Formats: sequence, C-alpha cells, structure tokens
Amino acid sequence: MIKKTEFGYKIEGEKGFLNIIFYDNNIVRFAYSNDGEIPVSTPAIAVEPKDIECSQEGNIIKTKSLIIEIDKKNLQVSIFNKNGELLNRDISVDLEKCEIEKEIIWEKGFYGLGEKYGWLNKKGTETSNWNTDVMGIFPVHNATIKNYHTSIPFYIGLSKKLCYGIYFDNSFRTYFDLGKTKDNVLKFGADGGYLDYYFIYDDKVSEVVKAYTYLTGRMPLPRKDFLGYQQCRWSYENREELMEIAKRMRAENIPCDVLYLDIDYMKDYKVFTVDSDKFYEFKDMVSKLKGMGFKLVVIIDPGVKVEDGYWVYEQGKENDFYIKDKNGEVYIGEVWPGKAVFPDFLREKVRKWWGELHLRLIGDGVEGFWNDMNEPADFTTESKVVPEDTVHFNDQGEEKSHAEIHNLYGMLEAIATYEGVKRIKPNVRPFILTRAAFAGTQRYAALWTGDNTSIWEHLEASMPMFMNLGLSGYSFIGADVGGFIGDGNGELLTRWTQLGAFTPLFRNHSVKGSINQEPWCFGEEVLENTRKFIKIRYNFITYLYNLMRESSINGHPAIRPLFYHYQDDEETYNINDQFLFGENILICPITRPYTRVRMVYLPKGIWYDYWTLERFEGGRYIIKEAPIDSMPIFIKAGAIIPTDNVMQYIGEKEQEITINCYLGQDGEYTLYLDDGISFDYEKGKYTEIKFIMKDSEKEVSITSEVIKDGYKIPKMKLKILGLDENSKVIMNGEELKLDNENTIDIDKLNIDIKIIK
Ligand code: MIG
Repeated sequence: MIKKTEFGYKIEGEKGFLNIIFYDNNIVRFAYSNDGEIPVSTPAIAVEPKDIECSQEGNIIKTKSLIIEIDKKNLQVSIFNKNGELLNRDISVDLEKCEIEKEIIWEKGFYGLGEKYGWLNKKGTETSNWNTDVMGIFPVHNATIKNYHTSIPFYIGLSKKLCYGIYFDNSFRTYFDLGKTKDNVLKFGADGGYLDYYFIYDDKVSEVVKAYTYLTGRMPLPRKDFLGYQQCRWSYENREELMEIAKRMRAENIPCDVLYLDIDYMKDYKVFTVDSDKFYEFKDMVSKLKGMGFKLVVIIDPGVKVEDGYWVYEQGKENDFYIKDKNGEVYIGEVWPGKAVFPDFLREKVRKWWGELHLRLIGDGVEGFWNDMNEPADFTTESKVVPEDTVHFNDQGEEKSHAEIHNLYGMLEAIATYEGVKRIKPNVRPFILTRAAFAGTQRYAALWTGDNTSIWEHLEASMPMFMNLGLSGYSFIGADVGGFIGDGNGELLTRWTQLGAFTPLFRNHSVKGSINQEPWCFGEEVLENTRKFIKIRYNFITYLYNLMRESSINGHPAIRPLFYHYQDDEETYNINDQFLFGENILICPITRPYTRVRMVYLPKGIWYDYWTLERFEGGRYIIKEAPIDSMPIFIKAGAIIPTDNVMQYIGEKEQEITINCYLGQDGEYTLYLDDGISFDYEKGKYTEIKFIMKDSEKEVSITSEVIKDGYKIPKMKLKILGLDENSKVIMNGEELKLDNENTIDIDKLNIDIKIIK
C-alpha cells in the first residue's frame, strides 16, 4: 500500500516500511523503518522537507524531475529521470542488517566519501567510516586504511550524461563497497541505526554538489586574512621561540598571517589554560604579534584532565557533562594530560558551557581555535578512540550509545566552538579548524587532513583527497604543508609549498622531534622558492576569497576535479594529479623528487601558460617543463581573474586589485569585496562588480558594472593578457597607449573597452 504523507509517501512492505520524503524535486529521501516512523535525522541535515509537486499512480511516483518505481513487497526502488533513463536500481534491501545493494549500471566513476586515501575514482574499492586518530594505529597513512579522521557517507556516481549523489544519513559505523566484491554491485550499510538515505539527481556533477550542500549546508564565509599563509609546529615551546618565528617571517619577507600554538602552550595539557612560565604575559605577547600582523590560533583538545581543583574538570563534573561508561560512571580515558574525561557535546548545555570556556583566551586576543583529537582519540583503547560502549545523553535525557555518536563527536565539538566563539564576539567570523568531521561539518569549521608524513607519496595523495573532500561539501581544506611526521627536506617542502599555495587552508606544520620545517630551514634556494609561491598565494587572495564566497553561497568547492567542468570528457575521470582551482585555473603540481618535467592534461579549449602566456589548444596531453622554482599552471582563455598586490599580511597595505583578462573566449566574472572579517556583509555591506568579456571575430569588448555598491572599492587596474601586438585598445571612445604590462587604470568603474583585432 502506498499512502500520501505530508511531504511524500509511505509504503508498507512485507518486512517493514519505506518513507519517501521530498527535499526538492531532485532530492528524495528514502527512509526505512520497521514501524513506519521516520527516523530522526543526524545534525548533517540542514534543511526541512519541501512540499513539492508530485503524483502517484500504482507503484509509480513522479516529481518534476524523477520517476520512482516501487517494488512494494521488497521495498526496492528504481529511479528514472523524466526522460525515462534509469539512474539507480536496488538489488536488495535488508532492514535488519541496515544494508542496501544497488546495481552499478552506467557509472564510470564513484567519488566523494570525504577524506580518504587513494585515487580520485573510488570505483572498485571499499571503505568504511569510523572517525579514527589514524596515526594512533598506523604510523603512515596509506590506501589499505579505511577509517580516517572524518566520516562523510556521501558518494557520487558519474558519467557523461548522468550523475547522482547518495547521502547515507547514518552516524554509526558505515561501510561502502563500490563494486569491489562484485563488479556491478554497490553495497552500503551501517552497524546500527536506520537505512535512511538521500538520492540527489542532476545531469551535472556540479549541480549534484550544489544540491548536496543545500541538504547538508554550506561553509560560512571565512575571514579573508585566514586565507593567508599559516605557520605551525608541534610545538613553538615558549614565548621567545614563537616571537622569533614571527620576527623571522617579517625579516625574511615571507608573507604570513597566522601562527599556531600546539599543545605545549597549556599548563600540563589542561585545556583552556596557558603555561604562564613558558608564555609569560600571554596577552601582551598576543598583542605584540597582532601589532606585527599575526593572528594567533591555539589548539583545544576535547580531553579534560582529571585533576581535583582544575576548574574546567570540576565544572564539568559538577554538572554531569561528561561521557559515561556502560555502568553509568564518568568514562575516564587517557590523552595528552594523562587521565582525561570527555565532554558530552550531544547536549546543548554542554556545548554552551564549552563555548563559554573560550572567553578567556579570546579576551587574551586569540583569534582562532584548532580542534584536534576529536574523533575522540583515546590512548587506552586498541582502536585508539573512545570505546563504543560508552554512553551519551541527549537533550531529552535519552541514552545514546557512543557507537551512534562517535562519528558526530568532532562535529558536535565544532558546533560548540563555532557558536560559542560567535556568541563571545558576534561580529567577527570565527575561525575553527577541525580534524574529525561528519557530513555537514563544513558549516562550522575548516578541516585539515590530519597526520600526513613528509614523504612524496603523501604530497601526491593529497590531491585526490582534496578533490573528493570538495565533492563532499568541504571547501576550506588543506594538508600539513611539508608533511607532518618525520623529517622533510628542501625539495619536498618546495614542491609542497607550490601545491599548498593553491589550497584554501595553507598551513605548514610538523611533528615534535622532527627537524624544523619553516621556509628558511633548508638554505637560501629553498627559502627563495617557497617565498616565491607564498607570495603568489597572496596574489590570489582575492580570487580565493571569491571562491570561498562561491562555496558559501552554492557549495562549489575551491579545489575541483577536472570533470567538475569537463564532465563530457571521460579522460578527466581518472586524473589524480591535477586540479582546477576555481573554474579557470589549472594546477599541475610536481609531486616526485628530482622531477623537472611532467605530463599535463589540458581539457578542451584554449589554455595559457601562466608564466609565459604561451597558448595551447586543449583536449590533449602536453609535456611541460617544471624547474624547481616553478609549477605548471594554466589559465583558460576567457578567464577574468583578480590578483592582489602582495603584502606581508592581509590589511598591511592599501589593496590594489588587477583584473586579468585572458583573451580568446567570452568570459564573465563577478568580483566580491567586503571587509573580510565581520558579518556586516549579511547586512548588505559588500560590493559586487561584474566584468563581461565578449570575444568576437573582429573585436573584444570588456565592460564592467558595479551591481552592488556596499563596500569601498580599492584601487583597480585591468590587465589584458594574450593581446596581439597589432590590436588597438579603445577605452570609453579613446584609443589607449598601453604600458609594457598591458595594464589600464580603471578607477572609474563603469568601463567600456574595445580591442580591435
Ligand atoms: O597525538 O597536538 O594531528 O597536528 O600537532 C598527536 C599534537 C596530537 C595530532 C595532530 C597534530 C598535532 C598533534 N596532535
């Protein structure tokens, strides 16, 4: 029997019920249960169901974009698009095992699943999700490891013409077999909870990502200065050492915005304390750093030291805020401070308390928080995480097993931190960096990919990881530049910095006991070459900031696999070692030692070598030289890209923006500008300038229009790239004499430029 419900239909089968619930014309939830009740969603889900146009006839349900055919007896479905093309078909549904099998029909690739090691295309592999302090078990990340720090049970099936995403909204340990055991069978399931998944359809992968981030939310616009270079180490041990780093950055002329303190700034690893011997006059230190343009981020671990009289521990104990063991006693594990207890972030009250604990550090001038060990890690167990049989209590006082909450723990801490910090400083955008995450955590925190190693393999592996994270809704991401574990070397750091310059989070970090890894640690040449790319990063800050704006509005990630924009080119489906940085910049890192040349795949169209402006016709592989001080970068004809004047830190100097117009194709770009730090943009205090380039046979026209004028416009220039020597350039009716750089002052913003070929 199929019954209409408020937002969909309810079907009773032989072994249980299926609720079909619409979240949009192309977003359909399939929620199975024994009793017909709709399961409670995880915090990943950011929106409510929608009342959309739908109809039912017999065993067929239709929306504007989908046709769902139901096998009522077995509660299996086949999903078609409105052209009748089969998108997805169930082979079996097992409510008891919480497992579903689906046919692999036309999918050439599977992508997503967040932070996983291995190649971009996950077809033919299997994996699982159980947030893990990977390093605690495996000394080196590698492709045999399934459980990483994050759980994002979302995958995308891709082909030229069809595409969809499936988000499995289950926080227990989940597993996915994407055609590994059987070529044409995809299976996923969970160790507990409900079979409750969302099917997202669109022909275009970019639209699937947009819809997935509609469902699970999008990242908030970050502070612009946190897109600058960040320097970290486990640990800058005392005030002198930290100040030395700060001074050296400036002395060496290395742009840098953010410095970090790892666990050793605390007194006996007690969270929310500062060791005032090592970091005496902390507030004064932070303000000195600020005077030099540095923002300070400190690490906060969730493990609270068990120590009588330690106020954090006592407050939590008094209020019964900690995770319990199966006997109802407070669970005591062990992390850096020794014996430790873990806040039960499942409860609002606990999250509020935790948020408020940041007050003092914020009062001291700390501007960002780095949430580590939030799987949550625990040294005492074999799994190196808090055991599954511990228990949580939700706001209604119901007991929840850690098995259900484990994968959510990092996210719940991120919520506590983001909201707490925002309450303390309501008009400053919080910066939270997290290691553990669940689907939807992008709404609260940036993410770094945990404890990589200073080996070339990990530099290479970071690219597919970033691309899949991007497809999984995560845009503000990065890996430890230079590699975390072990000793790096100059060449590795150089190449890593080149790639890192094009990741949203650009942070150099290394483990205790390893050799130092700041840009100056490997001699003059490495210093020069890393500085060069850190400066290039600052050239692209406004561009990146605009990408972040795009992520915050429609979920498109900054780092994109090539097929994001070239889906009809199957060659792009397995390109692991190149990525698009936004739509029009192609980054081709060198990830092997002594390597000075590489193959580059250029998708169809005309591409400019970023360095030489040489033009290449795409749709083929080319061989590209890559001396140690360089990395192949290509810009698509038709691209309009803002670049900035370099500064030591964001805000150091008056901003000057150059609008780079790469001729050869039509193009459009909307430049977004605001104060980069407050929430005033939500009240309209931002500016948008739209540039349009039309390239016809005889002439190119470039026009601009201020479409929103709510924030001051900096000094602006326009640069024409790919200009033929014989072309005439006419602006507002007058012929222009261009300088060597082909730049034009465009302070009067409603420009009208014509290039006569
Ligand atoms: O058990 O705080 O991934 O970035 O430097 C190791 C010390 C704990 C792991 C993090 C790493 C950090 C380190 N932490």
